[in-house]
Amino acid sequence: MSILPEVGLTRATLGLGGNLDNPVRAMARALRMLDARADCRVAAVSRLYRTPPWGKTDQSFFYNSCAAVDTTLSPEVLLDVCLGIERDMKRVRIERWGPRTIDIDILTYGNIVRVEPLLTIPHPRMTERGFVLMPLADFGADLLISGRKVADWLGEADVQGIEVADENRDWWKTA
Ligand code: A4P
Ligand code: MG
Repeated sequence: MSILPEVGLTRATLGLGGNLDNPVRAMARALRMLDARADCRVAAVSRLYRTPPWGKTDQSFFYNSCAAVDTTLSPEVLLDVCLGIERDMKRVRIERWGPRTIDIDILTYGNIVRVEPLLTIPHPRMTERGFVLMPLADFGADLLISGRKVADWLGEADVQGIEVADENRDWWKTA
């Protein structure tokens, strides 16, 4: 991954996951849709992970990944774009932390910090979730979240049962 985004672009990081239908294809399509936009460029993608369900544990395993996206979009518009992609993929929104075709969370947006119900950045639960920190560390181990590196948060996170499902960083270009 390049160290810095081009002038005028802000680097955001996204967490993607799903456990219904074909979540790998849904994540790959979502990343390709973002990359195809004139106002977004996918700068880095993690390996693909298979992860035990967190929160509500009586559901199928998830697939998870993270990506860095360089964008001219504001955080609010980037969220709208991500929610639009989720809708396109017919995400089933039945219960909190329950099964989903695809969930796209904004983890970070540049260095901004904000706490609002519609958009909290950094994502409030990211520092306690192995299924976010492990893929994020693939390209963003030194990224600071609330003053600590992703690698340090990861050192304390529960990563039991998390497996690499695809080592190839280009999985999203073909799935
Ligand atoms: N929102 C606020 N901040 C943000 C942000 N930083 N990024 C608002 C994205 N959205 C944000 O989101 C509801 C609203 O949160 C959005 O409309 C937006 O305005 P949602 O994704 O529909 O809510 P949710 O997903 O039901 O709840 P929550 O708490 O966001 O769930 P998570 O955190 O997304 O967790 N286990 C494994 N192994 N892997 C997973 O991926 N995912 C979940 C869902 C549970 N267990 C999992 C996984
Ligand atoms: Mg969410």
